[in-house]
Parts: sequence; C-alpha cells; structure tokens
Amino acid sequence: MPGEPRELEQTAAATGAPIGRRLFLGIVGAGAVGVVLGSRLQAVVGDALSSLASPSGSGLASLIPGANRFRLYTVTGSFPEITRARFHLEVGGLVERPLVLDDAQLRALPRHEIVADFQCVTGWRVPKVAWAGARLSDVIDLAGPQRSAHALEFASSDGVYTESLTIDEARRADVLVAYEMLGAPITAGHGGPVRLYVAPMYGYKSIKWLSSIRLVGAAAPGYWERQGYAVQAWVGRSNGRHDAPIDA
Ligand SMILES: Nc1nc2c(c(=O)[nH]1)N[C@H]1C(S)=C(S)[C@@H](COP(=O)(O)O)O[C@H]1N2
Ligand SMILES: [Mo]
Repeated sequence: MPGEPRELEQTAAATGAPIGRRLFLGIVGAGAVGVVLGSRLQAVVGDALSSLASPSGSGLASLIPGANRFRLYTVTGSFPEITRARFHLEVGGLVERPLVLDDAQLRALPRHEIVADFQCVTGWRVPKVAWAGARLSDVIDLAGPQRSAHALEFASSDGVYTESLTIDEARRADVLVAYEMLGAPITAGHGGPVRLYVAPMYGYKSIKWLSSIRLVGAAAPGYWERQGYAVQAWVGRSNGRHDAPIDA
C-alpha cells in the first residue's frame, strides 16, 4: 500500500497528541501479517476479489493501486472468523430487557438500505457504498433504554476495539447494525457478519465484528479516541482530515 505510511503520519488536531506512530504500527503490522502468513494474505486477497464481484462500482477500483478502495483495518492483526450461525449480539447495561440477538432475530427487524460515501479519517474515501441492516434505533427499542441511559458503548469480537455514540446519535436513521456491505454479506475482513455503520461519521466509528452494545450514563472514549481522535467524529466537522487528499 504505497502512500499508507505517509497518510498516517499525522497528529490529532484537537489535542496535539501524536497518534501517527501507533496507527502506523497497527496498520503496517496487520499488513506484515498478510505477507508473512499465507492464510492472512489469502484473507486480504479474498476480500479484494469479493469487492471486485460487487455491483457497487467500487469493486473494479479496488484493483487499481491507490484508487477509491477500502483498506482492511484491524488493530489486532487478524480478522475474527464468525459464522452467521454462531453470531450473537448482546445488548445490556441500562436497559429494561437485556437481550442477546442471533442472526435471524437481527434480520427479523425492518431492513434499511443506505448508499453513501465511506470516509476514513486518514484521507481515503470510497464513494457510493451500499449498506443494509437494521437500524440501531430499533435494536435499542427492543431492549428498552432506562431513563438514565444517555450513551452506548460498543465492543468487538476482536477483544480490543471499542466505540461509542450518544443515544441521540445512535437513534439517527443513518446508523445501522449492518449485515450487508458492497451489495453482499459483510465479509470477515470488513467486520462480518455484523458491523456498525455510522454514515455521518468517520470510518473509525463503524466498529467491525460487533459483539456487544451497552447502554450507559456516559460512554468511555473508543479505541482511536483514546489516541486523540474526536469522540464526535462528524465528517468534515471534527479533527478528521476531510480535506486531506484522497489516498495521500
Ligand atoms: N474492530 C475494528 N473495527 C474497526 C477498525 C478496526 O481496526 N477494528 N478500524 C476502523 C477504521 S479506522 C475504519 S476506517 C474502518 C475501516 O473499515 P474496513 O476495514 O472495512 O475498510 O473500520 C473501523 N472499524
Ligand atoms: Mo479509519
């Protein structure tokens, strides 16, 4: 991925905290695993091929180095492999009815589709990505938030990555508990079977391999937020670099 280290050499404008090196090591580490271990490389290549087959238009671009394509990010250096049969999503914390949703129960909720650009805070953007899933708001309603619940904390099956939203953000119509992306089931590399999709915010809000949602009074900052990125990650209105050249 030529250009990747350079685009990751940045500091968080809000705090001035240097986050570049940590981010750099995380992503280069993940890439190196792909080179060293055949299976990991296959996982990455497999994902590139599956986007090629997608009708979204971004598939072909994924073959052109540096074109508008997704980078597959993982802070742990691997992709959890979770089948739809084994998937479950816990919803707990300050709720009336703590619950565990399986794949069928999630898909039984009204399906919503969104087509929107996906923008990483480091500068790359994929235009017009098709997403489908349940509204996070509908999942919240199933569990019934208590009055004292003002925010949500999300955890990933990777055991490390976390994110958060206020309850008002979480209730937006353009925030999905997504099971399709690029016109197909979400691949393991992209966080399947289920990831969050927060359309109006930078990609780091869209936690992959979503495993649990906790309603809380006030949310702890997420993984990248502890490194200096904005907790409210509105594209173009936070410390992200929406004006950075795509693929810098
Ligand atoms: N669990 C987990 N979720 C994650 C990340 C990650 O490393 N681990 N990276 C985030 C960032 S910074 C971005 S831009 C998007 C990238 O999504 P993609 O890997 O499908 O391209 O996932 C977000 N969600
Ligand atoms: Mo990102």
